[in-house]
Amino acid sequence: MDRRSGRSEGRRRNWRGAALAGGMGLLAACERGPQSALHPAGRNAEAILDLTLILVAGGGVIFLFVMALAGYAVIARPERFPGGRAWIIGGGLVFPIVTLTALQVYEFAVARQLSDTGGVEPLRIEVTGYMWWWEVRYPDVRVEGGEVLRTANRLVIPAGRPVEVVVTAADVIHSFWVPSLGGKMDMIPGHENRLILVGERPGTYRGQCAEYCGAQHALMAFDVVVEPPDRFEEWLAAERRPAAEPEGPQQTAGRDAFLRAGCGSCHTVRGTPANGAAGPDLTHVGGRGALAAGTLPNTPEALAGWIAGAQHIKPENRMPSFPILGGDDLHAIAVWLESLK
Ligand code: HEC
Ligand SMILES: [Cu+2]
Repeated sequence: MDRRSGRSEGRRRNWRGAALAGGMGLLAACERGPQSALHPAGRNAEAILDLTLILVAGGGVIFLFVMALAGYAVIARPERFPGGRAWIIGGGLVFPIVTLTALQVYEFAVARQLSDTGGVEPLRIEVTGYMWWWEVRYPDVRVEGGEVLRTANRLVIPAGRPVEVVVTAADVIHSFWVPSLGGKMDMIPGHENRLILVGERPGTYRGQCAEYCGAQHALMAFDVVVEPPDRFEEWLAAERRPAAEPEGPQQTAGRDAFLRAGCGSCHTVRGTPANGAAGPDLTHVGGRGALAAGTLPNTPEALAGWIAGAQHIKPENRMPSFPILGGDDLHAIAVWLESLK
């Protein structure tokens, strides 16, 4: 495709996007990109989009019809507006009963479809919301050593297979939402909710906490990575392994400084004495797409900045800043953690 047709193709897509967004005011902000209810990547998100479009279009048509009637009633002479009582019964009773019942039946059918796994055994994933990050557990997968596989801020799922996400919260109410893949589900302390996600198109989709949960609610995002089934199995095998041994003096120094600084009281790195549970598991943190729940890119520089100034970057989060660590220690810890793929 040459540059000109590329541009006009882009413009055509812009027009279509703008038309859709224009009709759906509120959703206009998430018109494109990895977090978009308007660009579903799985059948559940598609069913929700269809339902939304039908409700918006149906509501729009009825609104315009009623407004036109009201306008006509204002200007028309009474004798030119026959059948007064029929309008009340037809428009006020029969019409809403028929349309609302039909819509209700359709909505029930969609809701049923959203919780249906089509006879396939779903993959189970448990996600717990914390202020302000996500703990992710695969209850049916054991790591080398026997415990349940635990990670954070990222779900990796196989394409095509339904995933049953069991959500709860550790502190306040959060809400689990990946618009490209499925519906939205409240995460309530002491209570488990379930929702089914289906990812059909491999890719990385963004999720976001959708229930205000305190100062850093906006910095509480996560990724869902949809992988072809064989790549998913490879990921699982790698994830089950403990952290790689440090290579070279700098990585070794980084691991030692990490343990010395007390990071292990909150973080687990399998294969080292660090076994804390108050913060994200860091056994394979280097392989994640972002740091601190979508707050920073996952680079050694950003990681060093996070350790030195976590409270500056994400005020009031549950990790203290470590301004006492010298530049060499900081750098070594960051290089070691980034090596843990
Ligand atoms: C008091 C508990 C605590 C201590 C001590 C602590 N952390 Fe954290 N850490 C957390 C919490 C909680 C988060 C999640 C913060 C958020 O995103 O809201 C976190 C996040 C992180 C992340 C981002 C992880 C991810 O999945 O994106 C890294 C990396 C990290 N900490 C490294 C360290 C290092 C290195 C040390 C030691 C110098 C340390 N932490 C000490 C609690 C702690
Ligand atoms: Cu939240």
